[in-house]
Amino acid sequence: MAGKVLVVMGSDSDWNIMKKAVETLKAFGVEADVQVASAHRTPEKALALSESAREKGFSVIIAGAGAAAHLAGVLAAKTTLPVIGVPINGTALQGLDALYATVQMPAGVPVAAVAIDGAKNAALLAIQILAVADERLSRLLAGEKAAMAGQVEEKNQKIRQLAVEGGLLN
Ligand code: RP5
Repeated sequence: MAGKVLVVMGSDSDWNIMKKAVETLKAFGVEADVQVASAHRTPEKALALSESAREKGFSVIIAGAGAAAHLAGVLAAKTTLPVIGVPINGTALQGLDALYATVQMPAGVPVAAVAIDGAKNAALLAIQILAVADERLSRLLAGEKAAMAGQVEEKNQKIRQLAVEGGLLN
């Protein structure tokens, strides 16, 4: 089994988005644990999770949070594992608040921020990190990319056909 991924979110209200990360990890056969811990409401728990993550066998941490989203950065403060932040769209600012808070880390404490609500990409990035030293995951990822390329080519054929039928293309 490849390395494990720790998925942390600031609140249960983040689950609807963050479950996509867990689903993607499961689809690739990557073991994950899920925790709710808030940088603001339960900072001690958040710090304890990141401080103990490596000794518990985790290789990557994914952190999803909305609003003034400090969770990923706080976790990154206490671990040398790679931390991937998912800014969640949960306020009147539609995730821009969380994006800025997640991506604008000061030098010395990196967080790899994905798109707003980009939980699937967070999982894929975590899998790509694990795949550096895991041939099985590397093969699976290559298969996914080939499947995606096939889907794009199908769309290309469909649009070209529609354009021909509409008299827009010879
Ligand atoms: C953040 O505040 C959480 O990550 C969540 O996105 C947001 C709102 O939390 P709840 O009020 O729904 O618990 O810390």
